[in-house]
Amino acid sequence: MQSRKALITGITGQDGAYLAKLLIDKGYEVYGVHARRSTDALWRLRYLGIEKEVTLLGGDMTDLPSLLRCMEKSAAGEVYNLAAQSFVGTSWEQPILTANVTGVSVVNMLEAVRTVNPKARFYQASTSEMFGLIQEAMQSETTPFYPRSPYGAAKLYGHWMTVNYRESFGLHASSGILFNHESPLRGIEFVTRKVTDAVARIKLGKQKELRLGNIDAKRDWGFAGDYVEAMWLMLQQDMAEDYVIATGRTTTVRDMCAIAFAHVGLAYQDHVVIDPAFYRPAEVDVLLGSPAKAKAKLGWEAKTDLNTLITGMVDADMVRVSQD
Ligand code: NAP
Ligand code: G4F
Repeated sequence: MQSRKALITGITGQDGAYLAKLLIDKGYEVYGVHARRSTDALWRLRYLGIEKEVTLLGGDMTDLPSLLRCMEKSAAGEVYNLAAQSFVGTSWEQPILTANVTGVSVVNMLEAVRTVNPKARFYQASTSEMFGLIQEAMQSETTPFYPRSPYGAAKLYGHWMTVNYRESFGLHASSGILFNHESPLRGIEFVTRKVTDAVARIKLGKQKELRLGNIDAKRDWGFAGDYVEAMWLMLQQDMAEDYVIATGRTTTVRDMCAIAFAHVGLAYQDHVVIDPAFYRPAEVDVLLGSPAKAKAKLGWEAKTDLNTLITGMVDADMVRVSQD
């Protein structure tokens, strides 16, 4: 049987690495758009033991010709568009770059699909940050959007262009509105990983305090490994649609910290220092997603609870930090 071919943008990121592993395990030939970097960007693929099992194609989200070539060379039937400037904090410092990479570049990828293989199925990595200043206590596919950062606004553009290409050109294009998802492969700048890395350093005597911003913010946190399955399921449906992917539970940054510190026998109150430098110009105070549609139509639900997720991340960082 001929193997199925998938192209992943953002393959070197957290989700790209887990998705590549999932697709390889399902027998896909996996191609990734790989932006040139002067430093090593392949550590996550190595961590999952799949560096040699993916084909990396040079390209950049802001460069349409390179994306056209990636579509041609891969002959992909499924395209997962995960690449982005994904850190909300940076989006206020680099709003134009964020608009270009996270927003306008979605249209580059949609155009590449439409030009080279309009039958290819397309997944767009949309986000709960589009809900921002929430308009309903529990956010679903019908909740109005109100982004609160240049990142959220850029993602909203990419989201609506995905819907627009589906409706205008009949592309099988789906948008996954994913709530925060984390793992040992999470970037160190995001709050869960910043906390679990610091917990390991403090426990091993390599750091004394952890400086954080608004620890009263609440997030609906799940495990990235669970969430990439939802991406794949969306592209297996006859009809392309948009789905919220979430756990349906929300927790403060404070309580997440308490879990992480308690796992190694410490109290977060003894080590966390509030530093206004980490406050954001506009905060998303609370996010809580309804996974009802995903459960009903995709048969998907989150398998990993927050305690298992955070303690697993602490364990992974204990190993990493002790080898530093
Ligand atoms: P991530 O770890 O920050 O990965 C981002 C990826 O995008 C990296 O592979 C990065 O490459 C690539 N990239 C950045 N700029 C690029 C460019 N100009 N050209 C080509 N590639 C570029 O993000 P993630 O957590 O895996 O998230 C994946 C996607 O889901 C993102 O679009 C994010 O905004 C979205 N999302 C994430 C969450 C979450 O909680 N994780 C929730 C909702 C939506 P380098 O490694 O070379 O920098
Ligand atoms: O971990 P965060 O930086 O994630 P944020 O802003 O929710 O964005 C992540 O999830 C989105 C989905 O909702 C994705 F679209 C996006 O790409 C990214 O993956 O911050 C979480 C919360 C915020 O309220 C922030 O203000 O934690 C608060 N926080 C408090 N102290 C901190 C810190 N965040 C960071 N990064 N660093 C701190 O010191």
